[in-house]
Amino acid sequence: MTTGKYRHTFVGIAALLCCAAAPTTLHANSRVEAAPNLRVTVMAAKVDPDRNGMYEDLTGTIDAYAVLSTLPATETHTTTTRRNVSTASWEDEPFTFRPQAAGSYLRVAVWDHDHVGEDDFVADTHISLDYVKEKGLTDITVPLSGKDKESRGTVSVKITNQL
Ligand SMILES: [Ca+2]
Ligand SMILES: [Ca+2]
Repeated sequence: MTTGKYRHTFVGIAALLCCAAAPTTLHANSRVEAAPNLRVTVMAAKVDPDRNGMYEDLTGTIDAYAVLSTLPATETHTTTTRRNVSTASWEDEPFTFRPQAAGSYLRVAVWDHDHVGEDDFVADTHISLDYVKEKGLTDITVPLSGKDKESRGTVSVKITNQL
């Protein structure tokens, strides 16, 4: 009983020492800790013709907008809508995301806005931000896939870091 009590006290002191030292360490490394913000722009979304009548309007086009979100710490931005297109660009609409933890993804989803009924989901993609950082990529073109995982076109995004 007595030994157990002393051991418990020792662990308590060790924990206190650890916590007391932590702020000093963080302060010393504050420049390193400051991760840059992400600046993301959807340069082009090219959507394939709709073979199954899932999203295209009667015009054979869509009213495209893109929803950009980070995972798992969700932060979402939505572009404006480009009417009657199969290829859309939002190069004049950059979005800034807070610094993301390791293992995060950027999800880019393309939707068709409809006046009647709910908007149609067209396709999406997930981009590993670790991979982008590791390879030093800034301009990325990746496949878009639908709910059925079939290819639905491509999306090109520009990702840059800014402090
Ligand atoms: Ca539609
Ligand atoms: Ca529409």
